[in-house]
Amino acid sequence: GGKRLRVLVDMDGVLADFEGGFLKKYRAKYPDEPYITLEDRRGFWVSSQYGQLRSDLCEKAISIWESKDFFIELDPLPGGLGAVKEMAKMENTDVFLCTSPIKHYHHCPYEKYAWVERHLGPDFLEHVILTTDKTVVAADLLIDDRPDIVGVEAGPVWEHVLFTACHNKHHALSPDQRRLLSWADDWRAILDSKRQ
Ligand code: DGP
Repeated sequence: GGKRLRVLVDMDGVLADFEGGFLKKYRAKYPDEPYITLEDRRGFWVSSQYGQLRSDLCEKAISIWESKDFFIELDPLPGGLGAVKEMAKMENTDVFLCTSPIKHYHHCPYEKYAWVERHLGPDFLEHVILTTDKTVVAADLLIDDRPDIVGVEAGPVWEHVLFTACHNKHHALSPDQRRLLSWADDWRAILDSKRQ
């Protein structure tokens, strides 16, 4: 038995279907406005791509995830909850959910905790890390769908494994970067590769 492995798992786009939830609610609220299919999504920021489509759609997009019940009603992505539960039960393994809340704080932080309690149980609340800067959190692995994870720490200690999402499918990885294609992909092998 060597040292313990510490894994950070992102929520939106990795455990919770932010993109699907967004598109469904955007189309329901703005049925006559143009939208971007998940197939055509490019870039991490949804509001930027909607703003490029038509400038006023930027704030219409933002209004969706700033609304009450947006985050709590996100569907779990396939296999994510099972993977995280299994990971948490593995020997010498510590799992944390590491997520950045939106700046409009009226609903999002509360609903992220409520989502974790609903889908993973109250004991998992102790595994939640809300942070706007993931580079200051120390771990062996960070599983996250955002390609550019930067912050005040220029040399974060974790290895970022890019979790494939509609917006990053075409993103070119740097030579040493790894992807997790979905939770059906071999996440256990990625964890094992980091064990001593
Ligand atoms: P994280 O996935 O932990 O890096 O958190 C990023 C959050 O930002 C997540 O809730 C998704 C959300 N998000 C996606 N697109 C946009 C956007 O265009 N503007 C803002 N403010 N937030 C966005």
